[in-house]
Amino acid sequence: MIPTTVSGRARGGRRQGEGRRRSRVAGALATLALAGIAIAGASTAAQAHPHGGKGLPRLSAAVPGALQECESLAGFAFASTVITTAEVVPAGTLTNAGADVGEHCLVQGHMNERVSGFDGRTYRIGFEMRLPVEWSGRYLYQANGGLDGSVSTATGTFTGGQLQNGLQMGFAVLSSDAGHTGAQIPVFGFEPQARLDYGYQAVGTLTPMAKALIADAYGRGPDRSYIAGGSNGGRHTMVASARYADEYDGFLAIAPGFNLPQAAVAQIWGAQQWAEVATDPADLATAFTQAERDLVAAALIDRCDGLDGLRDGQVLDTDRCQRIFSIDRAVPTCDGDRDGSCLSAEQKAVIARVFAGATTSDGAEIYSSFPLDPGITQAGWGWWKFTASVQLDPLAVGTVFGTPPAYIADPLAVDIDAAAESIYATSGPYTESGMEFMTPPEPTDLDTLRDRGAKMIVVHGTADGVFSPDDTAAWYDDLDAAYRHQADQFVRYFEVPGMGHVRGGPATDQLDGLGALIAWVEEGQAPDRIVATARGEGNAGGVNTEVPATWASDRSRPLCPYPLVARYRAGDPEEASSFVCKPSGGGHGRG
Ligand SMILES: [Ca+2]
Repeated sequence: MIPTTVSGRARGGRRQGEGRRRSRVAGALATLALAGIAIAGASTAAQAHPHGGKGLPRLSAAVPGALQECESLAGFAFASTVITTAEVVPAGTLTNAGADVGEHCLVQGHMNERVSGFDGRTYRIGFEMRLPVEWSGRYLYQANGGLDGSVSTATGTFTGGQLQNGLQMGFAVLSSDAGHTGAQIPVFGFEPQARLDYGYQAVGTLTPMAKALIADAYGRGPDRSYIAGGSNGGRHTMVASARYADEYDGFLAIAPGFNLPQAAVAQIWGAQQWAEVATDPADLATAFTQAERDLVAAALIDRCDGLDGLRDGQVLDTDRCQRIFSIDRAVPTCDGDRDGSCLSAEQKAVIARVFAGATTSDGAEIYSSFPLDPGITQAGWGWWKFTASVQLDPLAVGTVFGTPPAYIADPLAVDIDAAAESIYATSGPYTESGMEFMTPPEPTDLDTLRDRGAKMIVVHGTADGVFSPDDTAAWYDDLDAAYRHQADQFVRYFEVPGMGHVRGGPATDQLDGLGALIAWVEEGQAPDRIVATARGEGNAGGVNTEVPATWASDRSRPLCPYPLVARYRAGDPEEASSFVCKPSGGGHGRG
């Protein structure tokens, strides 16, 4: 039932490394070796997308403008919209990365206020917009994370250590709570319309209002419109790429919770696996302690560091590492007690199972494999695996993604098969399943986006503890096959080696994704690489304490468009310019 209802989405039986192996070949080499796979995808695609990727329109560059009014925007009239604040915010009131954010107009309000006939509570879509006096001519929808529920300050910040936020770049930025307040978490999950607003409808409702408000404020609407976010905000962005592609020119999805309900069920399943080897049942982190994670990371570095041509403490060829690394062979099995220098056979089995991906009792894949990456040392990875999996994910699956909604009392006792089915179910007032309202309806049909000249950049860390880069890679593979291996004409996917969820980890996690996207959309400069920098000591955008001391504090690396990976060529080992983007494992034998 589960796999068939998500045609093309569930990738049954894909094991760790298998999908990535297929992708690398399909994307970079695309010929005989795996012709069965490649041709099957391409022939479907030939019918669906006869134009391939050539000759796409180029959108003109945005033209700067100046704010014409602020306080009078209190009288802004738009259907079902109430403005509560319209005031000037002086330069320097906000700062980012040690620099002042310039003078701007803050407009706050809400849309679609209603008293729910379902639960009697008042719901509305709360928002704020920040409109810079010196405007670039661009609009940015700041897609927020988690279960939403708060109007995060509309600065256009969505990754760690952005040296410039969207407001500083001259965007008029919108932020919203997606239709419920923090106090309405999790009860909004029981309210049918609030679910849909959270899933996708808030974006659709807010966008025309935001553009109209910009037109009032600047005397003309935005020349170019962008949407960007991380985690659930990356999910919003991917959903918008399918549902609202006529409204946006550029999409930036960081660590997207692409198949978020699946990932959340997989997290609960994961908690049940970890519980089998946790020495303290109340603390799942005892299943795979920090010392043990450090041990596995060291083994990964030992086996895989040199695969990219340089022993620099980074595994840049994630794909090849999956193929050659065996936790069984690389990590000692404990003879006696666990002391951090070994893993028990039971632990090895659980770790292998978790990374291979969650399954139902009859073996059907629930979500995705995860790559084994040295970034598992990071604190955030452990938080997602051992804490969120018994707190946040059960709450979200029970009350928001599952139908009918219900509270999960004991995540370790959840019937996983039933939970996995619940995200595809509809009943009574819940006319769309969790998977329907949370994910793009046709994730490999981006015709509207492509045909209008819009572009999309997706970024994902290889050590993400909750949303798997393998899932994102599998989506990109399917997309690329659907567009006759020309998806890179309008979508590019970049993995960040070692990076955890959205940011952090032993990684170069500071990157100007929005700048790269603007250059692609408005100047036709497709990103053949994106330079990313470590946020070591002294970094203005916030220091990442997980940057190893052996690295230059501002180490840079190229992020390469998947399936390419960075490979050392020559020169300063701390500099991105010393690396080239190549197919995984190029020129080297199997280890
Ligand atoms: Ca290396």
